[in-house]
Parts: sequence; C-alpha cells; structure tokens
Amino acid sequence: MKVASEVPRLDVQRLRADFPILDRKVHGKRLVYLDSAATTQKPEAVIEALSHYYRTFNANIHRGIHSLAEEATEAYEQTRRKVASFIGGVEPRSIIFTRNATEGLNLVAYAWGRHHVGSGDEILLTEMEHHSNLVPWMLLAREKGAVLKHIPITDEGELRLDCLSDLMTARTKVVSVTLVSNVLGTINPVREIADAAHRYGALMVVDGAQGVPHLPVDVRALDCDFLAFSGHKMLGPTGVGVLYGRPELLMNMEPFLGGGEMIREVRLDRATWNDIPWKFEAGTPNIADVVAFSAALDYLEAVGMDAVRAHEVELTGYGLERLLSLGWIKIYGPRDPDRRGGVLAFNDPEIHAHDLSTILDQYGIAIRAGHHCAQPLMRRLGAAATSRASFYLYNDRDDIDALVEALIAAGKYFGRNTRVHPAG
Ligand code: C6P
Repeated sequence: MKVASEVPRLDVQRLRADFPILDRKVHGKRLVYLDSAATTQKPEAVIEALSHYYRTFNANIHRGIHSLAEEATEAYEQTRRKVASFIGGVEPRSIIFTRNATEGLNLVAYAWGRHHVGSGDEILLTEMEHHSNLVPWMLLAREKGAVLKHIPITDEGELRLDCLSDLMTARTKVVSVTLVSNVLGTINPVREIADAAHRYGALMVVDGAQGVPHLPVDVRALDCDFLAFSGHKMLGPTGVGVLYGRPELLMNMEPFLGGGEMIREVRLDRATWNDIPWKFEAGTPNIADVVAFSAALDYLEAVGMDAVRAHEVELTGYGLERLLSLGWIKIYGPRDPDRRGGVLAFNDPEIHAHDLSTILDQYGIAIRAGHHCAQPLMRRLGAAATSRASFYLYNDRDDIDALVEALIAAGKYFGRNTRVHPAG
C-alpha cells in the first residue's frame, strides 16, 4: 500500500459523470446514494459492456466451437484472469465464479467442510460476522456435530485477539473472519489471525465482501486459504461472485454442485471431475455479468485501489466528525477512520432507524436501516436496528453534508430542539 502523500486524490466530480443513475432525482431531490455497502452503482462502462455482450457475441461458453462461442469463452476467461491479478496476481485457476460472496462461503463450508470437519471439531468465527459467514457454518456444525466458537469484540467494535489463544485448540479446523465489518466498519487483522490458524493446522477463510471493493487486497499478504467476495459491491453487475481458493485445496475437494461443465467423463453410474476451477462451475454460468464485471475491474484499476481507500478514509473521517458534532447521534465501531472501512452505522436515540431512513428518503438520501444481516452483532451492540451510511468512490463531502442536514430536519420533525455541538 502506498503512503497517503503519494496517492492521487480522486476527482469525484469527474467520476460521478460516469454513473448515469447519479443524475436522477428522488422525491424531486438530488439522489444522495449512501448505500454502497448493500450494492454499488454501476458506471456507464459496465452497463455498456453488458449490452455489448448481448448485442455482439452472446453464446454459451466452453461448449461451442463457432466464433461467437469462442469470443464469449475468451471474454469470460479474461475476467477470471483480471480477478486473479486484482487480488494480488494469483493463478487464474484459483478463481471460481459464483453468484455472490454468500455462495462462495457456502461452497467452502459444503465442499471442503463436509469432508474435513467431524464430530467435536471446532469452527472459529467472530461476533461481527454477516449471516453469510455464520449460517453456512451452522449448517455444517449441525450436520457433523462440530462446535462453533466466536472471537468476541470490544465495546469499540474490534476483535479481542487476546482471546485467540484460549479459543484455538488442536480441534480447530477452520477459522472464518470478515475482512471488514458491514456494520462496524472495523478492518480486522486477518493476517495475524491467519498465522494463528495455520499454527494450529486450521484453514483460514476470509469474507471479503466489504474488503475487496474498498481496500487493496493481496491474497498472499493475507495468507488466507479462501477469500469470497461479490462483484455487485465493486461496480459490477449483480449475480457474479468470486471465490478464491488455494489450488492444492481446490484440487483435492469434492464438487459443490453436479451437472454440465464440471465433469470430465460421465458413465451411467459414475463420473470424474473437470480440472479446477471448472469443477466448481456446474451448468451455464452467468456469462454476461461475468463479462461485464471485467469493465468494473478495469474501472477500479484505472482509479487505483490506493486512491479509493485514501478517499474513503478522508470521507469517513469527515462523516464521523460531522455526525458526532450533532451531539445526539450514537456511532458504532472504531473512531479512528484509519481502522475502518467506509461504513458508518449510527442511531438517533429518539427516532427508530426505519423511520429515519424513510424520512431521509424524502430528501433523496438512500441509507440502509435494520439489522444488516448481522443479528448476533446487533444483540451484542444492544441495538435492534441501526441506520447505516456507506460510501464509495462517487461520494463526497456534499453527500455527508446533505445527510447531516436531513438528520437535523428529521430531529425537528420529531420535536427536537436542535443545537449542533462541537465534534467530540
Ligand atoms: N452485505 C449489506 O448491506 P452477498 O449478498 O452474497 O453479495 O454478500 C453477502 C455479504 C457477506 N459478507 C458481508 C460482510 C456482507 O456485508 C455481505 C452483504 C450487504 O451489508 C447486504 S446484507
């Protein structure tokens, strides 16, 4: 990662022009899109790539030998090579296309877990996981009689690594941790946890859904065995996910789904499997969206992930300062913007998160409200729901100012006598 002074500042106004949706109005107001942790908006290049695919070379891949099929196959495989390069220059055969991060995590729990986790074995997760990194492991633990354990968090929303040595045992088979929390924003010390996992002979799985889109990620630096993420959270179309897996592991795993494409030879009573990664891509994949995802990767590469990260640190710092200056907003997660990604979950003690989100929508502001698919974390935080503003490369300080103004207006609507306090 480059030092901050070497990283070029984003020209947000220029970038915004690439996102047609940002021109639209909501309830007559400028759209202020602060829900990129749920899904990001798409640049013209991605929309155009999708349309270009259907207009010019739509065909099924890996099957036909006509020109369209060859062009479609090449474009699909080219995206795989770009993804491999994007996460640190790994082998393209270690990249499996899934529907989303959720499917990637389920693939690991099912195809690896069912053959390597047994009764009494332990699966170590954390208290801040998204349901996608909890429920697949619950299903596995229930089937195998395995034990689920969780690294607790501090009141500031950081993992209690001091508990790690007590939680890891010779029975720990897998550790699965999110790189960035979708609620707290916390960036977790994955490398440190991976080192501990490997000392105990356990696998390290990383949920990269909120990490890969926002930080420069190098799989080798993380030293993880699996990494799952979603294309739609990084400017790509919905319906494309990525699972990186260490090739030695993937080669020795049983398939996840059976069908066309994932086989080498099929008899009536038995079959052998294709090479990786195709062994894990049964049936016709989401060709069009994978092809268009390539344009999203090009876009992010051109902007530079160091610049994306630096921009989000700056914006998150400004957001924290402005929200705290109101004096009544409770913010979850670390206070230091360098220790967190671009999500700010917060609560107004007098207005329910859902009401707040409905009012903000009247001002054209899109935020998310609810449990953010992290109910155990919500319980730990003592909150039934939170509001959440999340940023990406097309957001700027004006968006945060609009949010703050609307929060003040919402307070007035609910009868609050507003006085803005200094930041603290
Ligand atoms: N979080 C959010 O608004 P999918 O749905 O498979 O693309 O991503 C699942 C997922 C996994 N891990 C983390 C940390 C996530 O944040 C998400 C998706 C969205 O926070 C939708 S619930």
